[in-house]
This record gives sequence, structure tokens and C-alpha cells, in this order.
Amino acid sequence: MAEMERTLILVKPDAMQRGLGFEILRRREARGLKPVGVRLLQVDEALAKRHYGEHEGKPFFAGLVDYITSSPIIAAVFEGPNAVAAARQTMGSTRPTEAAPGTIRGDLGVEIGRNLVHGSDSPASAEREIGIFFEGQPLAAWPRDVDRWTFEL
Ligand code: IDP
Ligand code: MG
Repeated sequence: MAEMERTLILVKPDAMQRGLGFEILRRREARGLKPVGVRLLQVDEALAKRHYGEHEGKPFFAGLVDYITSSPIIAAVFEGPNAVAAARQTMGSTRPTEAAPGTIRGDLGVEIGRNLVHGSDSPASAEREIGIFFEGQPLAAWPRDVDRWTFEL
């Protein structure tokens, strides 16, 4: 079996406003990734800047901070073999018009600045981002009866 990983997913404000929050989580769950942490929260400016620190100084940064703080979001942690890559693939390319059909962005979005969802881009990013959004909150390590039918245990 491939390496077990955890990844951070954010359902962004546009998806929440459009009533797509649980659809976005459902696609991860249906793929076989296991939810081990879920929160609904309002991101403030400080949290937005911490999470998106790598983009500070880019022309879209101020708009990105406004966007991610504009409405409550869902932060979720999913676990599975190759969870980071699997979640990125299900999310689709950053620009929705370049995202493959069948992906969340390819099926549900049209604008790069309203692209519905965030997913960690590497195991190291995932660890950093989970630390930001689930600071002091234990994640659930729970066995699922279907795990052996989904993962090569
Ligand atoms: P990712 O979300 O696919 O990992 P990143 O390059 O990490 O893409 O960018 C983070 C987020 O910043 C994107 O999801 C998108 O919301 C926003 N963003 C990136 N590039 C642009 C842009 O050129 N215009 C507007 N927003 C952008
Ligand atoms: Mg990114």
C-alpha cells in the first residue's frame, strides 16, 4: 500500500454560499478518503495571511485574503494512501477553465478567484496547514470497517 497521508481541504466561501460545501466533502469521502477532522469557521485576516503566506506580494494576494475571509468555510482533514495527490487530482487545476471535467473545479467553477476549494500541495504543506487550522484539536484516528476494501491493508 502507498504511504498513509493526511491532507487539509478548505471549502472556500463561494462554495459555501452556493450550497456546495458538503458536495465537495462528499466527493472526497466517496473516493475513499477518510475524514478525520472537520470544522466550520470564519477565517480572519491574520489566519488568511498565515495560511496563504507563500503568496504574499503577488498581485492577487489582497483579493485572495478578501475572498477567503468573506464567509464561513469548512476546514477538513482527510486521510488515506497518497491522500495529498488524490485530493489535488479530485480538486482539478487552479484555473477552473483548465481543470479536467470530473474534477470539482472543472465541474463546478469558471473563475480562478472563485475556485471553490483548497487542498494542500505536498505532505509538508499538509502538516503545516493542519497545524494552522486544527491547532490544539485532536484529530480522530478511527478504524472504518470498509478500510480494507478501500485501502490495501
Ligand atoms: P491552488 O489553490 O490550486 O493550490 P495556488 O497557486 O496555491 O493554487 O493559489 C492559491 C489560490 O490563490 C488559488 O486557489 C486561487 O484562489 C488564488 N489565485 C491564484 N492565482 C490567482 C490569480 O492569478 N488570480 C486570482 N486568484 C488567484
Ligand atoms: Mg496552493
